[in-house]
Amino acid sequence: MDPSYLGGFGPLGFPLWVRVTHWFNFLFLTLLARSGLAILAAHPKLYWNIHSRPGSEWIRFTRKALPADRMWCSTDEEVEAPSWLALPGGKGLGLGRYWHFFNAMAWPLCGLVYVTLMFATPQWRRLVPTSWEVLPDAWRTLVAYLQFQQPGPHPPYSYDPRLPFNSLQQLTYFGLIFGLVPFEIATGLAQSPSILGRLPWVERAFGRGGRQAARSIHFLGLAAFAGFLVVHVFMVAWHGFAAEMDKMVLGREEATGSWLGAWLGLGIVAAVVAIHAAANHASARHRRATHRALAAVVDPVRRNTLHRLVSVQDYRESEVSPYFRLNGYPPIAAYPQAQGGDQTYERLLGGGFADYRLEVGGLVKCPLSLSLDDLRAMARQDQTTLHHCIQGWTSIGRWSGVPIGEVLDRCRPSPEARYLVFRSFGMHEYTGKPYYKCVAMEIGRHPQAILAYELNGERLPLQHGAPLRARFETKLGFKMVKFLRSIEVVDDYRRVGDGLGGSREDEQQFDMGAEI
Ligand SMILES: Nc1nc2c(c(=O)[nH]1)N[C@H]1C(S)=C(S)[C@@H](COP(=O)(O)O)O[C@H]1N2
Ligand SMILES: [Mo]
Repeated sequence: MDPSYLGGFGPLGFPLWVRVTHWFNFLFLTLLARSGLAILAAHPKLYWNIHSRPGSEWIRFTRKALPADRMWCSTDEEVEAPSWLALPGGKGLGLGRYWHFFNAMAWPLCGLVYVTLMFATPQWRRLVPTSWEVLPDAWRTLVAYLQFQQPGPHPPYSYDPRLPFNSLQQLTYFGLIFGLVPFEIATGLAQSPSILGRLPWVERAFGRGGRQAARSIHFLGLAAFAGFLVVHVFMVAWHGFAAEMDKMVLGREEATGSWLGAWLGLGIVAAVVAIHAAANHASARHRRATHRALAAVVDPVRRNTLHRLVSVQDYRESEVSPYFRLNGYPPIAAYPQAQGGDQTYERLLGGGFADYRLEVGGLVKCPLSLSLDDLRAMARQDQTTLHHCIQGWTSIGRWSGVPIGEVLDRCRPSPEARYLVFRSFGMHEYTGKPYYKCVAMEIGRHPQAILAYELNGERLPLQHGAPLRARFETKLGFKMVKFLRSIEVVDDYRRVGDGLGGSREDEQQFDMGAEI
């Protein structure tokens, strides 16, 4: 056939870069899927409502029942994923997120190389239908498959004999790359408190379910990818495993009857499985080292893109959640894991917090010791915002308190001050060590960074951190210390605790930045 009749390109075939990006795509996508499941296991329930109302999930992956007669926290809802399924297995939220974000960067990069080369060459035609003929051709292809035939890449199953796929394949790949992929990226980003804090309309763009709808759809996208993978592999086997692998590994389209491509392809799959196994092994055996290695790549990117975003949230009163979920028990004798044997808090609680003092010290010119009355006498700020727990749930609340900037103006940090250390009366539930969090000074100066003493117009309830808790509306919930005891101004957070920026960072591989 004369190649000029459709715009001058020869048979598209399977150039080396198509094959290389295909296999890297397979690697990154499977790593994304398995690390995504580790994240899901931390809150194995999906909602269509922004409040993540207990019991309102449309699907759940746990049978764990929660006590009706006493307080429970969302850490109690967490399940342990099997390590063959999730990266990592067990309680793997922290490292699961690191693996997820690492691959969420590597995968689009691979996609960018692919799409760039695609449009720099005539290869874009393999993906982008150039004729409406694609629709009837795809229909014919589907009918043929349903009749257990094997439609090849040629007319009447494609509108151009130079294309390497039939029309149904072309439409599927087109929809996957230009539909599902951008959708997964968008619904992933729409779960970031920094992005939604700065652009609350993004959250509303997902309708009444808002950020929980984004999370649900993100999961359905994973299910779509999984469904695609199953059908894709089935088709490869059905069309002739050796011949198809010859194309995708060696780029050979003529039927040679050789099994070389097939064996090499199986070798690539084995290598991918080995990488997964190594990632699981490293995460289980060398948690801190894996944390530090992945953080070295992921954290600078998050810091440079998301750290500077400032929250401008202002939800309506009518949007306030009927029930605000919980994480972190009050440090009273009923919850020994949070109390850790220290009765100071319970004594203050008994006295209605009349003797409570917030201690502010460290690298400051004027150390402070502030009673609740002192704090109430300072500037008051109200804000109705969306709380994002790292586990995946969200609730909306109206918080009132003192801007942290006001407190900083009073204590006057010295020039070398760079971080704020928030310490709690409560203990970290796994280690029994005091709960603490480090936050960059500029975050403390954000207009919506406050020390809250009220929630929804009432004195801060015990379970939400009475009498005082931090709010940073571009951060994940774990940064917002409840039962606040003191604030210390320091020059370097790496010298505090185990040096990673907080209790959950030190113990659970959570990230210092908490922007997404
Ligand atoms: N002292 C203390 N503060 C804490 C925690 C904790 O365990 N102890 N948990 C954090 C986490 S993970 C979240 S999501 C929020 C939950 O706040 P809430 O219980 O008011 O919803 O508090 C944060 N502050
Ligand atoms: Mo959380």
